[in-house]
Amino acid sequence: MNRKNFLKSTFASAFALVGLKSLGFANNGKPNFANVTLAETMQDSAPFTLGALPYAVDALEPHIDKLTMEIHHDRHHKAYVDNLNKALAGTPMEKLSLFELLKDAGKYPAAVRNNAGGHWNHTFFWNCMSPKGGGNPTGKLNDDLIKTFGSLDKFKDEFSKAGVGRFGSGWAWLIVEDKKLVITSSANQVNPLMDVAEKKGTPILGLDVWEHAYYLKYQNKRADYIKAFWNVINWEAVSKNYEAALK
Ligand code: MN3
Repeated sequence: MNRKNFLKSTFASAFALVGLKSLGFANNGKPNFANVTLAETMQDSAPFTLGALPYAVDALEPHIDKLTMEIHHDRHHKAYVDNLNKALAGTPMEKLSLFELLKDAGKYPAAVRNNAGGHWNHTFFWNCMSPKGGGNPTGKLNDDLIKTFGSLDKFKDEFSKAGVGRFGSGWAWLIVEDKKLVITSSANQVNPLMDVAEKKGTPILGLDVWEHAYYLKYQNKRADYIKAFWNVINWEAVSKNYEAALK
């Protein structure tokens, strides 16, 4: 299977399992991201829409504060969606799916790359957190994290280091590469699905380490924000992403 088909099949299964409660549609008849699977968002094409968060803006308090969530979702994520639509309007790229825009990101203008990444990364990130999150993973994910990194604490240390060590703005990721768990990070809105990523693979966990994700509550203390993130991490979603990525 070539890389393109591998990613396609991985995604078709990987995200079919995440998040679907009931299918909802925004006013314009397009799917509302809060209520559709990430697989469906990958197949979506312009004009893109900003869906609601999968929980209330204050649901992750006190770990991620309400004002940060409001600004992050309603302004930052919205800006990625709006700017992506602007960059695509009237071009042949309008017909491409979000998945196609990401996997060949290096072929497209920076505005497309940055905003397609921003849109997908945030949609993915919201689903990596839950008001019922925290605790420990279970099952195969738990076993394989321990096998790969030595212990759950060692995994958390390494993931945190990837986030803290990412200079400037970017993301920390746990990905599946050749059926193995790998920690990586990326700059700006690049993600491991993109041809331009330093490390490619299927993301199963992503953490936004841009200052806008934590500055109001944690100021310059990115490490404290990452420590707090473990209290809201949605292990159930990560597990489902993992199981699907291995198929
Ligand atoms: Mn962000």
